[in-house]
Parts: sequence; structure tokens; C-alpha cells
Amino acid sequence: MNSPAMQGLDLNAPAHVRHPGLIAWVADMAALCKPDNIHWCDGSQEEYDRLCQQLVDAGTFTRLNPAKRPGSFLARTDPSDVARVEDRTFICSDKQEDAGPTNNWMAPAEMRATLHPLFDGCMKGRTMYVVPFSMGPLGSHISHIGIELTDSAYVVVNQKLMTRMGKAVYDVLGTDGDFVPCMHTVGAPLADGQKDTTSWPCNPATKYIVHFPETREIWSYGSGYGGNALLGKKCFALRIASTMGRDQGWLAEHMLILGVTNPQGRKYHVAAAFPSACGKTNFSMLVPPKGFEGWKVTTIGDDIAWIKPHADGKLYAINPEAGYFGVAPGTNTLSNPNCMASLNENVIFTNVALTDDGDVWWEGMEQDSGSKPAHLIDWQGNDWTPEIAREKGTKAAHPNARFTVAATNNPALDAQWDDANGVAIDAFIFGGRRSTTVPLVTQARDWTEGVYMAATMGSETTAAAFGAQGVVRRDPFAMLPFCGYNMSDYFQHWLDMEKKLESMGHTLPPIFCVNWFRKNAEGKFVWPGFGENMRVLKWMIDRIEGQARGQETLFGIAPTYAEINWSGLDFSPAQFDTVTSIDKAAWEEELRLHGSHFEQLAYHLPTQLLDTKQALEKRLAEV
Ligand code: SAT
Ligand code: MN
Repeated sequence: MNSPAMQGLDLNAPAHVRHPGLIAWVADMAALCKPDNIHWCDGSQEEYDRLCQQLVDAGTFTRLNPAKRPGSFLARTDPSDVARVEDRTFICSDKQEDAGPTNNWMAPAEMRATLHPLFDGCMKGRTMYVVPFSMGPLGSHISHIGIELTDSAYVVVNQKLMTRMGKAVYDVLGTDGDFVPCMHTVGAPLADGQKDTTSWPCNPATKYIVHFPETREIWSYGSGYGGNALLGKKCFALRIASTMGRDQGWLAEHMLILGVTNPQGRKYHVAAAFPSACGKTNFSMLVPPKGFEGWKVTTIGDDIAWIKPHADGKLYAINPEAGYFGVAPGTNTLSNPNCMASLNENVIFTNVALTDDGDVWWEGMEQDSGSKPAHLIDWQGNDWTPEIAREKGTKAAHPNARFTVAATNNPALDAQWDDANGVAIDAFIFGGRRSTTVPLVTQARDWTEGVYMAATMGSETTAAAFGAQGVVRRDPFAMLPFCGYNMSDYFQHWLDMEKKLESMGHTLPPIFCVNWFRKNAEGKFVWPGFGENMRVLKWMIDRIEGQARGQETLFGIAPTYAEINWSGLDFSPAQFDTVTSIDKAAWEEELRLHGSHFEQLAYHLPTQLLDTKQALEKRLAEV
């Protein structure tokens, strides 16, 4: 073997790493990537502080004013490296049909031949960090382990906040435990003696975010940002884990998990899927509004859920992550007071604006302070004033600016968030962003109809995200960019859960479909959202408890006006009608669109979904 020792690089594996397979893999990868050094991360606070200081010295981090944001930093990325790159993301299954029509695919051998020369020498002049992390509580039967090799100190410190990262992982791994190997490089090797000329090294020209589902490997080249680089998140916990779930009979989902406790102390757990940047973090940290005294909402997770059937026939969920990588713009004490409180200290901010007194700012914060600051340094390091913003339209913070923060900062953190057994799921919620057509809330009449609702959910694209405004992008289960295999096989996997759980003697959790985003004729949102979503959540619990009869509609069982607790909110029956009405013509068009969506997913599309569509068409014809 071409060991790094042979090239004069000492592998230096610490004594607590007792896994020969892991050590051999690190040796192979070091031989390939040719870093100057290898650092085996221990996950200690001392290591975190040292790397943060190193990032400050390199100009990647700005230390924020300790009087305002103790222990916090601002990172500014290269302007070309600000979000996940879906068009550079690949699922390299052996067969193309196993990746399906919603994923980019390349044959594994061809992809390996593409990546090999890119990774050869890619870490020259840099340190290779060995980052051991557990997705999920350490040692939980629902958890899985990953080892990320990266040449980015930014990734290491983010992984420390986002995962259970450090030495203890090696105890779980032992001498032969399974782990998902995660290779990451910013793709910017340095020649002998060359120093970085930028504080955010990356490869503006070449990026690859690659998954090999059969061998459960992740290879990421060229980006240092978010889900492209923090490989435990979308790459492992969703794309690779979804294929593990398919093979092993469980679910890896793009879902928040929350606990909701009623005034009598009865607690329910809900898992909810919404596309990225649709307010998942806000919903997971919801503060019950006026009229809901005695109710409590607690956060288990804000983005990803791993859900496994248990011997008692219930579905148990954990949050594989240990922190939040949330969108900053729009976050304020109205949209999410718990989140704002989470951000008081020990936060890494990426691409937000810097205030003159060394604090952070982003669009939406003016709602708390009453006005915009007179001067800022924007996310690209340029002067920003309200006048400049008006003239040039520049945003102070990048629309996808993020905060990284440990879950333990969240004042609403659920007491069971780190429970190795997970929490039993009582309901699923699926929601998109639709200004028309889809009502505020309905409950699927059965499991198959719920899967249908999830399979056809969509969001209207916002200009910032994906091209044209107002076009509905179907995002089944909010998994479009995250399902590691054929989407129709994934639908089948969900449908199969029904028999599986029923054979264990369990009734399945009800499935609800929500849409907070209906607009009126003037183009204004009608539903107030945020904390007021509690009213919808309570109706769901009433349904679970058999307290609300609801009414049949085309698209499932909906609340009557009288079934919602309106105490503390002025919301008229007419307004309620605007957000709940079902328009026949709009639904005829909607079902046509479901049809073309299904045509694209025709390979292996479960016939039950086509049957459900037909049943809906029949109902609609009778309206
Ligand atoms: O960058 S992440 O993938 O972590 C967040 C997102 O884009 O959904
Ligand atoms: Mn997400």
C-alpha cells in the first residue's frame, strides 16, 4: 500500500483509535490527497477554541464583540460559494434507474475516474482533519457513525456544533464498527510555500457532491459551504441514510420533530416535512400564542428525522443532528423568539452583515429594533447603508446566510432530544408553500392518501431560490434534492410501512397536509403563521384524541371554523374561508399537474398513487 509514512507523512493515529479498517482508510486517503499534516480531532472545547482562533488569524472568521455575542464568529464565504449546489450533486448507484429521474447520475466507475485525479494532491499545503461524528445519540440503536476527512477548519468547528463529534465516537466504533466514510476537500491545493490569497479557499470552477449508495461513501469536492461540506447533514443523514432506510426498513426524512404538551400534561410528538427555507426551524421552536396558556412546544429537531419501527409497533424518531444550521434572514423575535434566544452566544454566523459595534445583522432584524442600522459591512465585506441598499438593491446579509448553533442553546429544547430510544411519533405533517389551491390543513383519510399528499406536495419557487417566480416545483416529501434513490421506490417504501406496522399490531400515525402560505386577491398572506400555527397543531391533537369530527373535503378531512380555538386571535369566518376553500377549477388544474408529475416518475410508480388520483378525480367531478 502506498502509505503516507512512505512519503514522509506521519499518520499519528492516537491510541484510542483501535479500528484497523479506519486507520487503513485514513492512510489511503492521506496518500491520495497528500496533505502536509493530519490532525485527529478529539472534539474538545480546547480544540474548538484553537481552530476558531486559527480561522480568525486566517481572516475566515471575525470574532464578534464579546460584550454583544460572546464566543461568536462571523464567516464570510467566497461569493461563488453560498449554497448547496444541486446541479453538481450526484447519486452514483450501479444502475441509473436506481438513482431515478430526480437525481443526477453517473456510472460509479466513471465518477471514480473523474474524482481520482481531482482528489490526487487536493490537500497539498493543508491539514487533513479526521472528524469522528455520531449522527444521533452516541450508542443509540437508531444512530450511525461517520468519519469525515476534510481540509477545512471551518467544517471541523461547524461539525462540533452540528453533530456529536469527538473521541467518544471511537468507543462506539470499537475495532470493527461500521462507519460512513465522508471525503471532503475545498479543492484548492497550495504549491510549495504558497499561501492562501483568499480567506475562503474553494474551487469556483469545479464542484462535485457525490454519493455512492451501494458502498455508502460520500465524496465532496470544491465547496466549503453548508450541506456541500458538512457531510453529516444532507449527504449522510438524508441521501445515504435514505438508502440505508430502504434496505433496512426505516425512514430518513427531511423533517423537524417537535413535542407538544397540553395543559393536562399529555405530550405528543409530531414530525413535519417542509422544503428548505419554508420555516421548519420556526415551527420546531413555536411559542404558543395568546389563548394557549398551559401549552408547551419543545424542539427535538429542526431539519432531519431518522425514524425506525420498534417492536411495540410504533415509529420512534431521533434527530440525527446536534445543532441547527438555520437561515438567518427573516429570523426575529416575531417569527422565532426561541431561535433569537439561541443565538445569544457561541454561534458561528456565515454571510450575515457586521454592525459597527461588532455584532451581526440581517434583513428582518429591523422588525425587532424598529429601524435598519445606518451603516453595516455587508456579507461581501463592503459598506452598506439603507441608501446603498435602495439604490443598488444589495442585501446586507446573503438571503441564504446561516447560523450554526448547538441545540443546547435552544431554550425550548425537548428534555428527550438526546434520548437514545427516540420519541414515538403521533402524527406526520407535510407542507409546501402555495399561494393558492392547497388548503390550510387537511387530514388524509388513510395512509395511502397521506402518502399521495406527500408525494404531490410542491412549493412555489421564490426568485432567490430557483429561477422563475410563482412556478410550482413539486418537492415530494420535501425530499427532492435529498432522496438517495429512485423517488418512486421511495414512495413504495412509505406505502409498505403500512402493512409492516399493522402486522406489528399498531395503528399508523395520522398524516396531515398543511399550507401556511395562501394569499388573498390582493396578494397578501391571510394566515398569520408563526406562533399562530399552534391553532392548527391543536386541531390535529384534537383529531388524535377524537375530540374534533372535522368535515370531509376533496383533499381529506378539514376543520370547521368552530373546531379551531380562536381565543386571542381576530380571524373571521371569511378569512378562514379564504385559506381553506377548495376551488374546483384550481383543483382540476392541480390534478392535471399531479398527472404530469407522475408521468416523470412513471418508472416503478406505485399503482396505489394512480388509484388515489383517480379517486380524487371522481370526487372532484361530483363536487
Ligand atoms: O446547506 S444545507 O444543505 O445544510 C441547508 C439547505 O440548503 O437546506
Ligand atoms: Mn433542510
